Amino acid sequence: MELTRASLPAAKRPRVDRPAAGIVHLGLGAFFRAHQAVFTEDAIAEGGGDWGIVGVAPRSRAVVDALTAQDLLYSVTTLGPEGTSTRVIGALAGACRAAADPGAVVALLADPAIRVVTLTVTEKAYRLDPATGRLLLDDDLRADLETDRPPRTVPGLLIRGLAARERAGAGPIALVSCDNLPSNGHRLRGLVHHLAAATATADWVGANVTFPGTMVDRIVPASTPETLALAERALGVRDEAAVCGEPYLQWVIEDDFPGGRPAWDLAGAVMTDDARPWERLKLRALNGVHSAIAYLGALAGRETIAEALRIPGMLPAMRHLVADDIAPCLSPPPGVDTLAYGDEVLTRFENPAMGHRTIQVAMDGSQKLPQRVLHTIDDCRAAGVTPHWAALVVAAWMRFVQGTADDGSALPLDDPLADRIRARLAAAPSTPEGVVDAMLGLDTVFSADLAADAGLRAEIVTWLTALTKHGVEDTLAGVR
Ligand code: CS2
Repeated sequence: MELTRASLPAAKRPRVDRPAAGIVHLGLGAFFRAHQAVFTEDAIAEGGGDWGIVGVAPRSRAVVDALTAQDLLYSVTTLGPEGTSTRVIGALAGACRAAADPGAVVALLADPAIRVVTLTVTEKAYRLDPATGRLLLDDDLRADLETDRPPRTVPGLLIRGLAARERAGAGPIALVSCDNLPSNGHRLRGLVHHLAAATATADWVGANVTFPGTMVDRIVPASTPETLALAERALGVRDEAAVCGEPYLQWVIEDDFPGGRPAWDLAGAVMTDDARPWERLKLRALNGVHSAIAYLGALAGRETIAEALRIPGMLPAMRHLVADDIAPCLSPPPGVDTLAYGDEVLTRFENPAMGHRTIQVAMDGSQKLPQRVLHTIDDCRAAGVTPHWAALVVAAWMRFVQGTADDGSALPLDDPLADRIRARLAAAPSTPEGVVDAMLGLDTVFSADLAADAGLRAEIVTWLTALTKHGVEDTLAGVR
């Protein structure tokens, strides 16, 4: 039997049921379902308010169909080291697909009931140059702005929605990026202001739209048949939209909501006036380390992050990365110690119940590397320190993108720059020096300054030579 309001056992009823809509969320992926939706459900339960979420999937049909068939209910299973627990979430007030009906999404953004828009659309959807953070105006986005075809890009959708909101007199609104970008609020503001500048909506946007920055955190692996089986065992009914996540959850939010907000603070979120120290800490000491383990682990044939951490030398190498390269150049938020944070992160990564695939974390490296690893390298260089361990991560990525694991098996390259990466590699000598130069020439990933640093280049070449000749296991074997 399928999960519906009628089939759900009474003991599993969600904390809120059919809330009226107040939020539109773009990006209906597993992360949103296990993070913002959970916080929002608890905030409504604790503090009330019409803050139900209309979830908009940019493209995916499957999740919208599943949620629609299930009365907008789905479950989250928490995978603790000591067992699992499953709860049903009822915070959704709607679900739709932008690709199928962009006009409906524009109308939602112009609805006075909607006062907050949250986004988890992944790094690449912002169309920002990862190295500089500047907007990349491609043909798709230009067509969204200059023609009246239904918008296909996220920025295009937002600009159309805001123009419609101004026309409708629907009042102020907060656009909240929940993606792992540095200064995500500032970046989204820059993007929207830049695009609105060419339109009649610019003044209205300036006066009525805020862009609170956030730091979001919960490890949420992609759902698998096992996730669905766990949910079915707990609920007694089938949930095709089930997700799972680790016990840890954190949300730090800049409190700048002109149309009001849910009582997220009552649900455990930290409200602040500057989320950037939190973001920076998390991007470098969590996501940067995650990416490092993902590339090294995938090359060594490890399926999951937890398995990769058991490669001899991996844990000490990751501790060095945090202690030697990340911590010295980072000002953590008040009361937080970067080394203790890094240790807690490694313990979270060790959770064997997660089954988080190295290949999943490895995807989109060209979009992730700058804020996760290269900004650490920039800060080390500015402080006159050689970023030995961060250079290992860059080398591991450069070996990973060549597409062959240490045992000779093929590795997938799932990255918006895949074609450019492959073309550059094909045109370069296949020596470590040749590969490093070809990759450092990717100017949307590596700044000209960083690429011209001879000491850093030498460090990356040394690591890449070791990884290529000896493989990950032998390279890490001696690390203490
Ligand atoms: C991961 C993140 O896939 C990835 O790139 O590093 O999704 C990570 O699990 C989350 O940011 C944790 O909050």
